[in-house]
Amino acid sequence: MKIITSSRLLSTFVLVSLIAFADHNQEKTDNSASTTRNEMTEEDAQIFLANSEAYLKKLNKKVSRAKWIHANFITYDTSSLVAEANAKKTAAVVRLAHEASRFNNTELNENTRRKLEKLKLALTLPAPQNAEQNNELSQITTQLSSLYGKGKYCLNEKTCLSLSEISATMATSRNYDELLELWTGWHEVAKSMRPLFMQEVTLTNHGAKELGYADTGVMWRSKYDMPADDFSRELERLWSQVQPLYQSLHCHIRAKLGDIYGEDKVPQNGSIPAHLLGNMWAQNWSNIYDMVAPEHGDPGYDLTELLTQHDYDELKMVRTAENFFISMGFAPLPDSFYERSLFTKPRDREVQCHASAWSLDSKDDLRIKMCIQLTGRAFTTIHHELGHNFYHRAYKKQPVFYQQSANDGFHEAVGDTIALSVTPGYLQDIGLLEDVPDASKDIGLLMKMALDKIAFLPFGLLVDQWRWKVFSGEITPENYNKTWWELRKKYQGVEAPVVRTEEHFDPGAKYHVPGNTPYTRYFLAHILQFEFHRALCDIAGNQESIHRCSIYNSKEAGGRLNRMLEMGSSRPWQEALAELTGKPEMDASAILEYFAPLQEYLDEQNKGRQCGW
Ligand code: X8Z
Ligand code: ZN
Repeated sequence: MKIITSSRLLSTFVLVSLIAFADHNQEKTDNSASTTRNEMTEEDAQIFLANSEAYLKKLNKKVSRAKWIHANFITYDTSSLVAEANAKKTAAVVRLAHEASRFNNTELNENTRRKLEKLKLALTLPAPQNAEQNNELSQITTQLSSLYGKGKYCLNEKTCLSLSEISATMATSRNYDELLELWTGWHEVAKSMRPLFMQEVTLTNHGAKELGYADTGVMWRSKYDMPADDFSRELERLWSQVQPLYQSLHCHIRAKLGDIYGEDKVPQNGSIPAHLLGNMWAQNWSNIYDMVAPEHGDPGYDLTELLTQHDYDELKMVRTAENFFISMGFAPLPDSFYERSLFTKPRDREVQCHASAWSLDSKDDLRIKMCIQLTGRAFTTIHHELGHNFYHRAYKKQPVFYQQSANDGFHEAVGDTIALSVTPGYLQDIGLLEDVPDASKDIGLLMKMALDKIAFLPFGLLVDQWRWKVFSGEITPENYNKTWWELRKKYQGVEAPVVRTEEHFDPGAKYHVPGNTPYTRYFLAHILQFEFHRALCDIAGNQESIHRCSIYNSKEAGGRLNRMLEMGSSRPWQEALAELTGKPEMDASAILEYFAPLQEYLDEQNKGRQCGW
């Protein structure tokens, strides 16, 4: 590793640390800086950052490779290797984060200060400085992720179902008992995660405290260019904007489910049983669209059927999604994307099927990993994943500290924004649909979209409401499951279909809990994508209502989007947002405008019904 030094005497501690880094993972023993913190200068900080950057780049590449191999091939050995690599990287980043704090009292320029802050906040699960505890944490995180990836529900000794198989049946079955069995079966997978998760929380909180945060939840909330408490208030504000629409949707869907399953099974004054909404977590409901399709408003086509009729396979779905980005002026993905990605579930090995997008070298080695099913929903998810990859590529020239989205909601919103443009008009343009349904069918299209986007909002919010309280200690292990279901009821108005106890660990049945992915990002993304869509439609010169707008082929929209993506996290997200939308605040007015005709329809349908739970 090349270490940059200045002609000016470089403080001892910076040099000591960097030499230790160069020597990989060596325990830091010398904390005695000959220079006190007040003597640190801007120049010292810049040298520290330059050396950290070189080191991090190298380390990131190695760890990403190990993680990729593990996620594509889950075995005892790959788990050990990834745990080891991850422990090394975490130890190094923790050490750098502590070193960065040495500049807390130094007068620095804004950019240097921002890079140091990004470095301090870089980890999702900060580890304690103690090497043994760091190793333990890394082993636990790997174990949890493997447990989820390998998870299966076994009906008997011979027949076991993966989550993909269970999900496919839950999407189409309308049999209450069959759905119940699948729901219960999958939730068994999470039971063994409970003690691991408990220990993970203890260890990472320890790491967060060492870094000066009250707990890991506070650290997560500190990543939004505003004080952590202000961010919580922002979420409440956004939720209060969209909650009435969610409640209207809930009321209508509950009534329809009551008609089909009987009001004894779906009581009309309470929560909806969580297994009846076409999805394991009741987070997207579009799979039950056929049960609730508006009588005269159905658009008369189904994207899954169109894809099948036109012989789309996994590769063609990806190529088509990529073409959308290309039509907006983005350069095609490199050949290596197609050579190295995983599109189909292998039959002979365990993989982490939950879709993800990767940038392995922070340059051009972009990939997705997804067990694609030939459905309209998967087509949307492919756009979601490619959105991550196009973001990765757009910010690759930024310093490593800024190779992130403006805030994490932005990363999740880009591909979804593009998918909002997969309108009937677009499907006609690419030859999948013959006739575009007239405006009288918009209610059906909006209903289907709302079953995904509006239904998702409370789930998007509650996962971290639970986790933050776990990190802060307000929720203790004796109450993990009880409080989980209280929040599911409070926000979503859904309830467990069978008795749950603390022997169960239902949060663990959702990828992002054992996978340690913060979840508020998806709530934000669901608000932001409509803001992005509205702004890009204006830029593209759209004259129609925003739910009919497609930005396909608009180079102007592509150019403007790219300007925001290129910024990475170099500036506060408020500036990035204003770059595209003209306004620096997140705001739900766009999503409400998009669904305004549906809100009217729901109000009409819900007349005389008693809504709420
Ligand atoms: O996890 C994802 C993506 C990968 S970042 C497939 N999503 C959340 C989920 O599946 O729960 C996308 C929307 C919400
Ligand atoms: Zn994503």
